Amino acid sequence: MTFEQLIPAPSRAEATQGGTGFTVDGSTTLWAGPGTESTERWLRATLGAAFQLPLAPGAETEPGTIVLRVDDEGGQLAAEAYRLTVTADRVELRGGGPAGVFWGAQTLRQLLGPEAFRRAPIAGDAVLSLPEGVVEDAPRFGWRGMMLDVSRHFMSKEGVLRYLDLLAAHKLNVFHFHLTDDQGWRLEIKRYPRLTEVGAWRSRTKWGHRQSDLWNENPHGGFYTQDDIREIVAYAAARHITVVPEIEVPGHSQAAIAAYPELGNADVIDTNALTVWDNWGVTPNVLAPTEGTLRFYEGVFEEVLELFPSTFIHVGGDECPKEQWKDSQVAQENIERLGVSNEDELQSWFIRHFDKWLAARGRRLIGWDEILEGGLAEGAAVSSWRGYGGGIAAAKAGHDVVMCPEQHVYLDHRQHGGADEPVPIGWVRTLEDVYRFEPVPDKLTAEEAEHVLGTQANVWTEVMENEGRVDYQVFPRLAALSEVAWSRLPASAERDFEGFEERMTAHYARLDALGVGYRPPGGPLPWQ
Ligand code: TNX
Repeated sequence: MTFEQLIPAPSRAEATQGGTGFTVDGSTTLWAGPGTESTERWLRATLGAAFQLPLAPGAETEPGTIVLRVDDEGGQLAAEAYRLTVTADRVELRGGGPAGVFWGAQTLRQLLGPEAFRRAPIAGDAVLSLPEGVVEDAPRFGWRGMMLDVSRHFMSKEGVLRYLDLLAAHKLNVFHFHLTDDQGWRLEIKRYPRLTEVGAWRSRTKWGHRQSDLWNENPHGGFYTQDDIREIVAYAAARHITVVPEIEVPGHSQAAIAAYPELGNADVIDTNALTVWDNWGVTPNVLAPTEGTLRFYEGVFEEVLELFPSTFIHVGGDECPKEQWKDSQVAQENIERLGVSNEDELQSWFIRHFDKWLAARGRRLIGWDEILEGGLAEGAAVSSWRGYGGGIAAAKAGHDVVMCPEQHVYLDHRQHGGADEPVPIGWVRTLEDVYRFEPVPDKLTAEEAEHVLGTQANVWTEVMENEGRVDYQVFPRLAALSEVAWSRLPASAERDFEGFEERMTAHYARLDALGVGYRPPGGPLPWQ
């Protein structure tokens, strides 16, 4: 592999003219300095598995050694930055912090060739070679993520761990875990067992674009126990990925109301008759905006905070129809009591409460851009999904923003306009649309742009009933997103998309070795 085939593209890579390469074989040793434990473990597990290399402990200065080191060079190397120097004698991977070493190891793996992405042992004695030269690299953004919706379709714990590996291979460091929605509650909450006993299961969905056996699975469901979550969070942390949990309030909550009918607007509808929703779209059945609901969710969030060390906690906040609040005497009395003037402000009251509640516990609230309506809570950060508008408004008001507009990074949208594309969603978001996405709108001043923490792809799974479908929708577009998030690309129109496509040839070989069912560049797979 050459330095030109890296994805995401590094800031700088220079090959040594006439270099013969560093040979990696059974005699290669490894020296791992303080702070590099996560990378050492990962390297041994990953390369050890494919190549059965012993990587015996070596001395720092001995030839034939791969050296891992944390050294910020007196503040010159940022925590996630790294420098990889390969000579015929030695490999030195230096990171500004432990994460930098880890991202550098992802580069090292790509340079070893596609076999380094296999899990099964490669037959015969491995003799591998790294090209000589230097890679100097640092991410553009600190928030480089993917959101996965496990409510509309559940993904097994093993599937989630596999996705964490895929994120790491693309130098992505945020896994936004959409754990609750109308169609399923996926997180065990000890004090409210019905959330998963009832809320994690639904009858077959009524609306679908294809009738595979899985689609008709009846009931559909599943959830993560708290032990599962601890495993997921630890697995992510070992890969320098933060898991940002999302618990939706006050809309997208029908599964919770089905489990605990007192959470709904019981003076408007018969909440006892509600079931976990078996349709897509936006349901009118939303949480009652009351003190009782706040107390209930404080209980939920208490357990969430114990499980997820992430500073940011996502509270949803999107698409909350207010019709039931308009009809509900309880909601109207609350509006009066609080002295707020309309239902939007009532939603803000709800979000503001959790903003303060989380801040008091050293955490920060993040929500979808609808939380701007009715006034943004003081410390809130915003996931801007309905285009750039919400993100721009929030950044101008001094709030942090994650840019994830549906026009560019909604991976549930189809990747091609062809009739045989296996997804019904009308909008087409091609690989090029993702590649040309610019997370910092030019309407922001340099100072306001500092509030753009980064970007993420959003993977809503209404139309993805299994992991194969998720793979197909996510790849190769996540590779383009990784470059948008990591690399310092030129302005949108000047981006070398053809060059990216060329580099993708090498990347497809890696994805093949990983067993990722991506959409092939020539067109859809022969779906049944
Ligand atoms: C809107 S994006 C939603 C989701 C859907 C998605 C489908 C957002 C915050 N809400 O509930 O799954 O559209 O593309």
